Amino acid sequence: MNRREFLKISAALGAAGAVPTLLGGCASKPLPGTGRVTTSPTVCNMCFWQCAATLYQEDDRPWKVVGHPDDPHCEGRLCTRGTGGIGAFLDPDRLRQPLLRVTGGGGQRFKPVSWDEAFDFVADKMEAIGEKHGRDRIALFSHGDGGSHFSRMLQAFGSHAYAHPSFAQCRGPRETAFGLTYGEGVGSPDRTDMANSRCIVLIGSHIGENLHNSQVQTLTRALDQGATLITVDPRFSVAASKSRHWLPIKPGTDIALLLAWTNVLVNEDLYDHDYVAQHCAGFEQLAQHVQPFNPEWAYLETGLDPASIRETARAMAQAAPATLVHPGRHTTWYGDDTQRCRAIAILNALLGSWGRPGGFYIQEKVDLPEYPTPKPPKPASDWKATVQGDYPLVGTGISNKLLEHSVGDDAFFKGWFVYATNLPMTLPGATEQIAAAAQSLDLMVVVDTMPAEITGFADVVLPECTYLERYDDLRNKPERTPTLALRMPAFGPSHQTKPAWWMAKGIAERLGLGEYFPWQDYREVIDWQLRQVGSSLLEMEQRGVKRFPRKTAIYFEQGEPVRFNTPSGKIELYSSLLADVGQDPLPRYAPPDRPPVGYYHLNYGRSPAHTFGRTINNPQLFELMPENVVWVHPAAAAKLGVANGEYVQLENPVGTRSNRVRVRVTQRIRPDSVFMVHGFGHTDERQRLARGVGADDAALMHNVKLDPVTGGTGMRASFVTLVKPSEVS
Ligand code: MGD
Ligand code: SF4
Repeated sequence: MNRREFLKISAALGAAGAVPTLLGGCASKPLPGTGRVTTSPTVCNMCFWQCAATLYQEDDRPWKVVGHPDDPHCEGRLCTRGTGGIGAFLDPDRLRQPLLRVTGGGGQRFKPVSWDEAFDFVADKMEAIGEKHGRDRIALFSHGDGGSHFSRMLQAFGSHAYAHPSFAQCRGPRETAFGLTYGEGVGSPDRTDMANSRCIVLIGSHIGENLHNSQVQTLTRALDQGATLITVDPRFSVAASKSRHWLPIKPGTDIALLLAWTNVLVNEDLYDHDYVAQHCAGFEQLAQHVQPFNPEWAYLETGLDPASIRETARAMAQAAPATLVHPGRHTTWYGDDTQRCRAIAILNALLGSWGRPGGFYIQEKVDLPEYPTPKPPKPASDWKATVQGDYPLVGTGISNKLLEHSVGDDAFFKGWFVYATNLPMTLPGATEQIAAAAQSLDLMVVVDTMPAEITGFADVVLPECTYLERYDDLRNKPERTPTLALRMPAFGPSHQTKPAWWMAKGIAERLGLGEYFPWQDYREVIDWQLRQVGSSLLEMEQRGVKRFPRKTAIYFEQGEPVRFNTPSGKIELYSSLLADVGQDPLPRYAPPDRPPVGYYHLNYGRSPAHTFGRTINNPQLFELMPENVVWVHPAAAAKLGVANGEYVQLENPVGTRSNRVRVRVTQRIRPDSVFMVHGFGHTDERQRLARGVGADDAALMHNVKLDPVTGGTGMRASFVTLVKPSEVS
């Protein structure tokens, strides 16, 4: 028998009753708002933009959740997914009690246990790992606010290794590239000053479908004010449809275009001389480097008309410095990602847009002290050197590297905590490796609100209450206006669910580490922090959001000397740090892999109705978008003999096939590519709406390209063909 068989959380352990449906059936109820209405502040957790909101209850039942008018993340309006927050709370498929893997009767199963039993099991296993292998051998994968509590608990224990998929599967190359160039990253929310932009360039960034609330609002405002929008995308995205210029680039050739644009700015003398002279280092090397890469050269790589490349470069220069070459967000594409993001950072520097209106503003957050707790012990070893020493410029964890070092009896990691991240659908093409890690790990704890693919590998599943039922850390993000926002419970935790801080404290106490959690209730921590900045929990429970005055200017002053946090103190067009580690100090282009005959580039993206895989089973959002479809160009459809609306399966060159997915034949995609929305294709049977609908792109990724600078997983280099169900064995 396997050490850890994949277990489905059977119906007996979840909700009884009907398959979830859209909330409502309200026909016979009185009109909303006519009962006894109460409100409480929250911070939306349906994605990671963290909009502040107000939850309305009527006669103690959830009614609606709306954006907070004072909040810069949402400017008073939630997006589609945000309004579906109540669906996450009411989802009848939610996890309900702690579950423990037990063996007996010829197999393994999950047994519902008390919190005490679950904590005892976890603490005993952690102690055993500590004794046998060392206390530094437990990794934390986390993607969400509660992860910080498990990080505190594990650090107190002696394990400091952690990774968020939002780095190596998302923003890592961008943050690293901007860090190398400007000495700091773009941050979240992105510091883009779009409301003041006169020209915006989106490179594979499909804002509008990819819905980050205030970003969409500021883009719309810029367009209303007449800004020029240039969209570079192999697909005619929603943003492309609003653009003055759509450049339908050959997939994977963006660096060629960026070099050509740089070539035009330099050779036509269109760059910001004063800004470059005052703030930048390495202009001469850059100017020389881009000489061969004129628009005619780029045409051969990108398929884009040289005249359009020149015209768009001139449009950027004309609007500068109020030109934003948008840095994108999900940037792990073809493995050349840090270099592509560097090319974007460099272009912005030539246009003088960093620190200037319409470009990138300077972020500031509230100076909020940490609640005083003892300093954790130093870990026994340098896990970063062991696990990801090949990536010396990366300061954070690389999730795929932590996974790699969890497989096999000699693996460094012996235990995992997985908080709010569904690794099989998140780490591309990694399900087999995750299954292998499950065979070698001594402990896997999964903390989630839903039964997900990752819970099937766990020893212990700890059910967290949803964001509408808990306090979390105050939201304090670097942004335009320093602002605090409070998430507080509107309801008590449903079933036997609990918040993350309570779980981490409980496990720490079992381990004799209670001094690291010196509070009874997390309210004490929040109140203490608020009092240090002249507020209180009581005040925030009433107002939800509080803005604070800025202490620094939001843009550079004209002629003001600026010291950037780079080795030269300047914006590094030529990166000395990349040169030091043997990487290209200036962006270099290499043509991407091309699909084998009969295959297509597998392109994927987002929908305004869903966030990754986490919202598919949400009854409200499922109703809006119950499955994904695969976009196919008419010429490709004719070649493949598939028709609009028909179900097919996708198959990659190594024979992996997807679940069935419906075809959408459209001119809006290049003939060499197909496109689908990520997040569908769940297999866990306890997600009764999401299971078996749509296709999962992550499982089809056979050609993951590691970025040599960040270790991020380039996910756009895989190929698929369409297989008719009749051809499916
Ligand atoms: P989600 O899929 O949103 O994020 O991938 P993940 O980090 O896995 O949700 C993960 C889990 O969080 C779900 O099981 C959900 O039930 C749980 N969850 C939701 N709310 C809570 C909560 O309040 N508490 C707890 N404990 N759990 C909760 C995202 C990652 O995926 C990212 S950031 C990107 S940008 C990448 N995108 C991407 C892609 O586009 N295509 C492919 N193929 N892979 C991708 N991987 C990356
Ligand atoms: Fe919620 Fe939408 Fe804001 Fe994300 S962008 S936090 S889903 S309202």
